[in-house]
Amino acid sequence: MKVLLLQPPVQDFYETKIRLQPIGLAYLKAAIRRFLPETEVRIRDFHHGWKKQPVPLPHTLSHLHDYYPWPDKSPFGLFHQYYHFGARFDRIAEDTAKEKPDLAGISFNFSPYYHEALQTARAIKCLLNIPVVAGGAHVSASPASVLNDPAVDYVIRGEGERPVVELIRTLMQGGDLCNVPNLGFKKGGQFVWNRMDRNYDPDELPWPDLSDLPSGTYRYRDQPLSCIITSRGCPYRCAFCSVHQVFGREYRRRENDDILGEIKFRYDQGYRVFDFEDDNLGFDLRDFKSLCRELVGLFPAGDVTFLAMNGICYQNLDEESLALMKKAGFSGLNISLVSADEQVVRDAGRPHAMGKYRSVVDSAFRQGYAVTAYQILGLPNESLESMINTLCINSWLPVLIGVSPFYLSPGMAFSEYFDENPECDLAASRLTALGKPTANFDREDIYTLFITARIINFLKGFSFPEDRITLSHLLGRNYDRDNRKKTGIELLKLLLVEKMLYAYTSDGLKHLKKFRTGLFFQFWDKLDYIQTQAGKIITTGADA
Ligand code: B12
Repeated sequence: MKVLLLQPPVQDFYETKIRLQPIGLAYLKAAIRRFLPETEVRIRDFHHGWKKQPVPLPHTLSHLHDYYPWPDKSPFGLFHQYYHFGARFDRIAEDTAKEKPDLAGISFNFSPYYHEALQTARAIKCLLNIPVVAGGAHVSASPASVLNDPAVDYVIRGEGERPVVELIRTLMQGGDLCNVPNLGFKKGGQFVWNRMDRNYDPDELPWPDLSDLPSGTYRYRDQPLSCIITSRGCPYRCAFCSVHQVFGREYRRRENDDILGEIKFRYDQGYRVFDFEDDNLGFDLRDFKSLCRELVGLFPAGDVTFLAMNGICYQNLDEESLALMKKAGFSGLNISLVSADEQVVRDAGRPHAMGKYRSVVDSAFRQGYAVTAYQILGLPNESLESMINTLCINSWLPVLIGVSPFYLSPGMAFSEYFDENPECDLAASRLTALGKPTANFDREDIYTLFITARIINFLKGFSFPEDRITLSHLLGRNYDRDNRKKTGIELLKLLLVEKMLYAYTSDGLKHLKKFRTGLFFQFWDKLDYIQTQAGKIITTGADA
């Protein structure tokens, strides 16, 4: 039997190029090869490495036209053109037909892009009469919506390794599909949902098989990057996260020896950047610290970079773990504050303490980390005032601000806030959709604060010899040799003086009508000063 596993294309205003290695499919391939060695498996990535194509904005997102009206080249600019990132559907079908598989497995990892994954399935079904199995985060959260499509024969909910092995075994040996754990399938026009069962234990799982994904394909700052996953499952109950639909809440961590073995093996294969993609890296702090201790000095100095781009919960960190991570080769730190409002975060089910957050930022800054701190804009239980307050707090700290407009994915506990559609609006479950309006705020507010964070980050990126300067001083300097800075300063001056925000286009300046200047000044008047990532102060208050 030959199995083809596919990563489908996505359509959006932007894509995140790094972190696209389809590690989930590589885990599936490794498991199939270990437990069913007679099966041939191939992975095809139809997302990464293809030229992007402009496509029209779908009808379901047409309201976004007014927010992204111009091709804005300003440093504060958001989005404009909608794209297809990946191979065209007819090309996917042709390439798949050439592989002559007996089964196609498609990753449905993102609810907002479920349509692209479905189109992939449909295109394959047009050319080939083979069964299609779907899995991934979207399938796990909304399995019936995927199985409902005639192009999909099977869905696998949750972690896929054991179920996919059992499915293939059953298809090869003619057993009873009802015995395949986590499987959903169709029988006599009805959906059958099998019981959910445990996956292989973390140490039983073979390392991801990257043999179809050459080490040069996925890169970070031009170095080959590989994802590493040390654990599965997250015990937290954050109402804005749906990852427990795939991995559950039981924290299962691999042994350090196994993790180190994988990292050394990847190093020998040529990888130099290791991105830990765990959902709760460091939850088991003792084991995480010993892992870092083992990593110190394992490779020649400066040869390897460690990242944790999915972020680390600041609650897990302390002075010692930060120092060990630094020694091991981490230089950036992504942490998430979510909101500075204790009540908002507590209601969202996330562990939180402002004192701890401040001490982790302080310690990371002193140890020389480049810190990015994330905030969610538009949590359904949050007020505008509280969002402004969080934005101020991170403006005052030596961190870059990462903002993520809230999107509602199926399976999130926050669904209960929205009664009009229990399954939620799938196409809009993406950052670029600019949140879901509530009684407390609307989309213009989220848009305005999103751009405001970009303005603050623009200022945080300035370097100057003084420890402290006024904004007017900074704006008065000559930036003729740096176009980006020059443009940003021109636009910021216009905003502060004319109280209008403009897009910077090849046709000149265009007024951005959706930007709420009143809201911006509500924030700006409270701001008083900004601390750059390097710890310098820019005063913005009345005398600045
Ligand atoms: C890395 C990552 C990314 C990468 C892309 C990864 C990729 N390969 O394409 C980047 C950073 C680009 C990304 C972007 C987004 N992401 Co993301 N991402 C992740 C993250 C952190 C890890 C994914 C991963 O590698 N997991 C580890 C592997 C082992 O798991 P897996 O891929 O899920 O695969 C397992 C199962 O799902 C299943 N399975 C998967 N595929 C298949 C296929 C078959 C046939 C079968 C049988 C089984 C199966 O078996 C696998 C092994 O057990 C997950 C969270 C998570 N822990 O999964 C979020 C996650 C997938 N992302 C999510 C979202 C929403 C997004 C965004 C759409 C958000 C946004 N900004 O709008 C963006 C899109 C941005 C853009 N326009 O580029 C959500 C998806 C929820 C949902 N229902 O939509 C998740 C679950 C995060 C969350 N906490 O809710 N993401």
